[in-house]
Amino acid sequence: MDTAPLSEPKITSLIVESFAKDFGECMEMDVAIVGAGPAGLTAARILAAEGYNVSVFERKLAVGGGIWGGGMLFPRIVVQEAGKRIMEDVGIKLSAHEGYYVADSVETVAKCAAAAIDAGVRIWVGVAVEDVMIRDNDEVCGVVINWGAVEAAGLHVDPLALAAKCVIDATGHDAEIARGVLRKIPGARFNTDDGAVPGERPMHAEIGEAALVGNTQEVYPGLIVAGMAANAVFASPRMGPIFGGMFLSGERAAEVAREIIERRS
Ligand code: 48H
Repeated sequence: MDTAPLSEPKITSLIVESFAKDFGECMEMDVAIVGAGPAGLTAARILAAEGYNVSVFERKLAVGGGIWGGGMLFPRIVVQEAGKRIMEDVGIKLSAHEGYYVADSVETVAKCAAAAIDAGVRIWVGVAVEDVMIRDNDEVCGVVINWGAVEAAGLHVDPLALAAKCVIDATGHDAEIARGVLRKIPGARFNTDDGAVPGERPMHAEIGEAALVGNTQEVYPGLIVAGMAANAVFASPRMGPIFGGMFLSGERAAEVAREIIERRS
């Protein structure tokens, strides 16, 4: 057993050096994913398992996004047959009820996050993406980050920037990254009918779920929308605490990211 006295400076240097090493490997990523909800964590896990350099940036200290709260704080989520496969891939237990499957929301977050980390994803919590980088050919080519605490305190602190071959906006209802691109680039036209980010429509679970995979697209060169952000960009309905579409959207976002990386290589 180690009998050396505990050294506070040693603990500090271990933390700083370990952080610097891992963060240093994120200067030029394949994929930067904004938001650690079900869509972002699923896309991240699939891409990292294929060997891509993937980071997820989550503004809050906790990963999981809207999964935790289940339906109105009852800690359960529901999926149908299609989403079940992706949950089973990460070992989430499901109880069957005539075509519907119920899962514990805490188990869902824990297993989605653990599987992503085991696949090699770096998850940076407490880090907000406040902007993207755009270069030649008007392509999104990275993220601009700051501490979530700096953002919350409203401090005037300049951000840092990291390069990525593509960026996935998995920020949920607000579609923050897509909205930001639209606001900052006057001529930006998204692949939507009117080129705007209209926001989601009122609840219609069946239509909202069905629309998610089709809405998961590259909406601006190098920028993919996934999960609830995809329905917000394409004005599709919300769906309440049924989550299969979110996992499937994450899976689709991984496919689109792969295509963008190949195009840019
Ligand atoms: C860093 C950010 C930023 C930023 C936001 O809301 P989420 O869970 O997103 P999805 O799309 O994976 O899942 C949606 C689902 O949870 C949901 O809300 C459903 C099914 N609603 C249906 C209904 O009818 O209401 O996760 C998004 C995450 C959150 O953790 C945010 O904190 C984070 O993204 N985030 N992180 N930088 N700029 N913006």
